[in-house]
Amino acid sequence: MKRNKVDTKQLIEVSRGGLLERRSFLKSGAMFVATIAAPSMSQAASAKDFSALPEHMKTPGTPSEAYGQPSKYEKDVHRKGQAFFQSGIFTGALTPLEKLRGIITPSGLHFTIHHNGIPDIASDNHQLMIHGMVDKPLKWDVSTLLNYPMVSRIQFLECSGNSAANAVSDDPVQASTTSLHGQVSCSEWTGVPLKLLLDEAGIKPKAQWVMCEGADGGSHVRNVPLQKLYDDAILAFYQNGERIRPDQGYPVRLFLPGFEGNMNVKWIHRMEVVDSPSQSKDEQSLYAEFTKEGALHQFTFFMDVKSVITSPSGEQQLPANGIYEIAGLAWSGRGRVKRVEVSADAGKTWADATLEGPVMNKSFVRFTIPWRWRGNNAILLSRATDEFGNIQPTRAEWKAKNADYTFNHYNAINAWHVSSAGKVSNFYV
Ligand SMILES: Nc1nc2c(c(=O)[nH]1)N[C@H]1C(S)=C(S)[C@@H](COP(=O)(O)O)O[C@H]1N2
Ligand SMILES: [Mo]
Repeated sequence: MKRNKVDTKQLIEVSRGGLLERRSFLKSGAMFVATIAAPSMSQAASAKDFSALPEHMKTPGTPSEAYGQPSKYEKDVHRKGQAFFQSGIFTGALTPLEKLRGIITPSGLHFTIHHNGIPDIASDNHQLMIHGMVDKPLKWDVSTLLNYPMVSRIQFLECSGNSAANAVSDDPVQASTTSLHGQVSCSEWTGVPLKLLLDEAGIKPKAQWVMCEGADGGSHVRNVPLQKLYDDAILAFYQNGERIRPDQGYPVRLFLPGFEGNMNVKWIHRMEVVDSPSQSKDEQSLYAEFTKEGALHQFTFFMDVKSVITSPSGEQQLPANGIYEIAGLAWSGRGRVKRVEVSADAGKTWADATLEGPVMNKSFVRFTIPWRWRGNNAILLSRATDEFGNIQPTRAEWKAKNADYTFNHYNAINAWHVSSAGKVSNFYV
């Protein structure tokens, strides 16, 4: 198999390390090195290739199933079971980010964290109560809430412990993107704005917080500022068009756009309106972070601006020198991603990646940039900036602010090392 020649004159290098400008690249009609894991170069086609009909064109195919499944040839696209530093009764599954494209995570591949397993709850048996500092305590059946007005938004959800291995391990753990960064996913979430229910119950003037409790064995509890519930929180009943899955909190979960995963209480059944947070066990033990000076930060809600290159990425193998499309995901819990820069020389020089629109609020954004790999050692970085000018810190900057053992809210610039043999591995710059 021979590869077409690339007209290098038309490829404008925007930076050292082989990053290319997309516009000139597309015009040149140059060929990419195909799939990273399994090289298969394009070939010249001839009419003859189509003369022998394959078996599947000679016999009738099968009918559709009641609920469709991915192709049986895609069996290696699945979640992985265990995150680093996950222990005890916690269970979970990691999204295979590097095996997906676009920005939507298929529901069956959404990451999960359960502090006490998945409860078996029928929609018809589930109720939600709002009580405490309200004029009128109320209880709704799910079937009633399903008739309320709903909104839909495409937004990410990230566990505050995502990427923890890079935060605490002195040597970069050698693993895939799934294992290192797979506790973030993005779905279309549809549900009832909390504001409607709070107004119906009537909030007392001195109320500030709402204690939200799940109906799972661990009675997961987080206190949420009342203001967030008024701003953009929803009770989510649907995910990617269908009812949310048991993994995600069926029949109903709290969805707080941009806030750390654990506050998005699944299987929610009780909301107590209060004037100060109840200091639940999880709030104090798990979801507070120590600074370098030993100060404890509680109620660190926002998942800050972050990005990761998913292709090429950890444990992948580049088949040959040539032109690749670097692709990745960026997100910010504070708003829209404004810019993603990519470096192929460990941060000496940077070039702007293309953001695939529409760029949505507190959502995944897909970024891409063409890159010519010359077969040398290379270090690939991505650095995202959000609409408020927040920019991803370096690992050193992040570590300088946090205690050595703090692992939550790690959003530092991620680095992939590409060896001269084309092997991609986790790296610190
Ligand atoms: N009731 C309940 N809600 C919960 C949890 C839980 O264990 N029980 N886990 C939390 C954590 S730590 C995270 S990161 C998110 C994960 O949501 P997902 O499993 O839908 O991805 O749910 C949060 N909500
Ligand atoms: Mo989490």
